[in-house]
Amino acid sequence: MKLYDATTPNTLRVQVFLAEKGIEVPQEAVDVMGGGTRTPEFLEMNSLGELPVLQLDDGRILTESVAICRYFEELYPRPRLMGESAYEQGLIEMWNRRMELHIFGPLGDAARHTFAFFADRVEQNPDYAAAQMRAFDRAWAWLDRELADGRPFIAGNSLTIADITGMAALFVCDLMNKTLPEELKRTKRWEKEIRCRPSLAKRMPDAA
Ligand SMILES: N[C@@H](CCC(=O)N[C@@H](CS)C(=O)NCC(=O)O)C(=O)O
Repeated sequence: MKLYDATTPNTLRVQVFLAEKGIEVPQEAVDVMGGGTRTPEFLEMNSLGELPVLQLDDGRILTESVAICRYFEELYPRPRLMGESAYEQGLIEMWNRRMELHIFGPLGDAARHTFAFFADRVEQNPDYAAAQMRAFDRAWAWLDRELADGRPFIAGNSLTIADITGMAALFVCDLMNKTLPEELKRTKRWEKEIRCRPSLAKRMPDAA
């Protein structure tokens, strides 16, 4: 088995997931900035030219960070990061989708529509980027209201993949020098605790 990796928000999700479970997987670094995701060999593995990619020993491939996490959740069930009971699994999936669609997604879009790296990958639209940043601000305020019941993690009392998707959003915040407003007290408390986790701290952009 081999995990193709780089220091990016979506690869971070898989790396943190593995670290939280205490799993070690052989890895191969891909030079994203140098075009490593656009070579014929890479595109053969993932026609979208994106990381992460997991290659099994028999050559089969899995892409998409959440799909790779699901694979490892089934192989290494403890600790559960995607839920135990049917309800828990549904709830965590719900929160992970919410974090992806409303928090991580708009921020990622803002980055794609402004960073020079993406200029030949998407048709960049600065107005759209600005609108996505405003949507992102509204979404964090919404999340802050959601956390009013005092739960320590996004989907309940323990860390789940929904928090890990939130970590990926924090990673992009750091790349964009974006900080969360102080008045979002519950979200700031979540952020403070989540940033201290050993699975995340050494993988953030300024951790070198
Ligand atoms: N939906 C995919 C998104 C993957 C993705 O966007 N990967 C980016 C890094 S965060 C990438 O590898 N980009 C390489 C490129 O654009 O060449 C997932 O969850 O894995």
